[in-house]
Amino acid sequence: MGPGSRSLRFLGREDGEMSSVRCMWMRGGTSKGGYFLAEDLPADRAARDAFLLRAMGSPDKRQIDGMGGADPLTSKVAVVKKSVRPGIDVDYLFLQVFVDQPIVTDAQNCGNILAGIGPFAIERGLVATTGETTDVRIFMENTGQVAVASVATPDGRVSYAGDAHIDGVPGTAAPVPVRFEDTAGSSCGALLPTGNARDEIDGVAVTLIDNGMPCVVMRAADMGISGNETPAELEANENLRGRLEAIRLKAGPMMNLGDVSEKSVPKMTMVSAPRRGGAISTRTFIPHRCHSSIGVLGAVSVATACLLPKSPAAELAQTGSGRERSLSIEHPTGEMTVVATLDDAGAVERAAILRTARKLFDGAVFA
Ligand code: NQM
Repeated sequence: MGPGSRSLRFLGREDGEMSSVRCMWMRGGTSKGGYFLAEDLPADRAARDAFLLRAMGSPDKRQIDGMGGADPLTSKVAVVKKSVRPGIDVDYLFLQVFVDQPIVTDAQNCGNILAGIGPFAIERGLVATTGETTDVRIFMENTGQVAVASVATPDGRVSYAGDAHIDGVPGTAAPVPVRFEDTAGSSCGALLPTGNARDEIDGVAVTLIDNGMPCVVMRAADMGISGNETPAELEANENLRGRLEAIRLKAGPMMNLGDVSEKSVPKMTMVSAPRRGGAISTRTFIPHRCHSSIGVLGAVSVATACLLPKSPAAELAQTGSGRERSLSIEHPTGEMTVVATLDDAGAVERAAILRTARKLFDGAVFA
């Protein structure tokens, strides 16, 4: 069956045959993964997850028998369907396939994979183009919130080529600006689930925050690092990793996330003063590997923490002034700019970021 076929069957493993499902592999922002139409995947959740684990080659730290890239950032899945919600084009469910554990979780969202949803939805005929650019309104099922992505569609087709550069990705591509509204409390029920901008866990001052992604924000210096280390250096620091995980396991219930021992949230961001003229410098564990850059909604949450006067991040941050703030979040491979719009009370009411995406492969994945 060719890549354009709509009738690839899901076959259970028990019949001894290999099963295959239509799939597009895409880079979304600084992440990469398999994009599926919901109707092409098994409806039964256990069967779906078993298929995705096989397709990615998990659990195995090299993912040698699958498509995953041996990194949480390249072991991701998007499940997309046409939306029946008023004013919404498509529904997007994000699934994180763990690399070295047999876990597929929908307990987090992903703003990088989100960048590929508009192009994918247009390519699959779920959304009609509207001119030079096409706005795609996306309901993010993981958190029940909406994002709007603008996709370059000259000549009525998705264009991936362009002049936009994002740090962490070589070269340039067509810009995919993404706008978020009302992301506060996406998974934790409130922007500040403890009601405080500052708490203390294991003697470390933290901000437990969720403006699209549950994050624990703390000072790098309080964790015994400068905040300028490479991800490899930080991953080799056993003592740091142990302390981060101890804080994370305590933060989970405080953030209304329950037992997070088998969840990929909250993310753990250590901040220090900006070094390259940005708003803040970051090193983020997601939560067990150190991110080579920073997640999109993670950056929105960290930027929001920088704007809370009592947060340990605020003491180090350069946040400028005015209603619209451009906060450059420095990370190990560059920066990500979060444009935050504040309301009368100084709270972030909207955020926008620039991403790019690229179609890499269209066909069928076998498991
Ligand atoms: O925070 C990695 C990524 C992400 C998540 C992670 C993301 C986001 O870079 O919106 O994009 O934190 O697991 O893809």
